[in-house]
Amino acid sequence: MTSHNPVEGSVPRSNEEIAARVKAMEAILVEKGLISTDAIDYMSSVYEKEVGPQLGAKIVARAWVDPEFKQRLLADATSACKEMGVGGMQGEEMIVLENTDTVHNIVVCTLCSCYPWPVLGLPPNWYKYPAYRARATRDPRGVMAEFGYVPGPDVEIRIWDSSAELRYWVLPQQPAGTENFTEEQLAELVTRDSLIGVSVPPTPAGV
Ligand SMILES: [Co+2]
Repeated sequence: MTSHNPVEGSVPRSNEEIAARVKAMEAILVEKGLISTDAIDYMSSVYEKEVGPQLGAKIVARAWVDPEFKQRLLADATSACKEMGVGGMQGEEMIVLENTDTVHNIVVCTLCSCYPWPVLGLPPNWYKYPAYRARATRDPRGVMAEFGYVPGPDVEIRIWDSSAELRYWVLPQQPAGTENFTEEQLAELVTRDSLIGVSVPPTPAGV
């Protein structure tokens, strides 16, 4: 159920309008026997409670402590995620982009809101707004500054446009001073925004 819809005038403007459209679509799908209300309730609950950026964070932490896993993740993200039991709808083809001292990656879907659901859950509202979709490509440094991140002037910013066929996400750099952290502690540092690339994981206090 991707929503490639370039017709601006038909984009819902309010949460109420979106909710009404979802309800109407749900009613049609159930009426046509394409999906049961149980299946819809199940999907909503899975994405609310179980699938979210904590899964992406776990994968990043594993990559930070296990260089061989990291190589597999960068070579074939979809199958490396499967090793950790993560995968599925809207994540059939994923590419992970590695941030380094000299390159910072940021992900957008300029057309709509394609996003790697199995590792990040459902996209935040701002990711879907035309303002982000336009500005991420035109003024990525301005966008990042609003998220509290200012890369050095020499850092090359690379912008990646996700699509229904190919969804990108970011492997952030491990914060300095966390070399002795456990994998679990490291996972707690990884934020959703750092996996999209609009910011980086915070350096924990006292390290
Ligand atoms: Co899209």
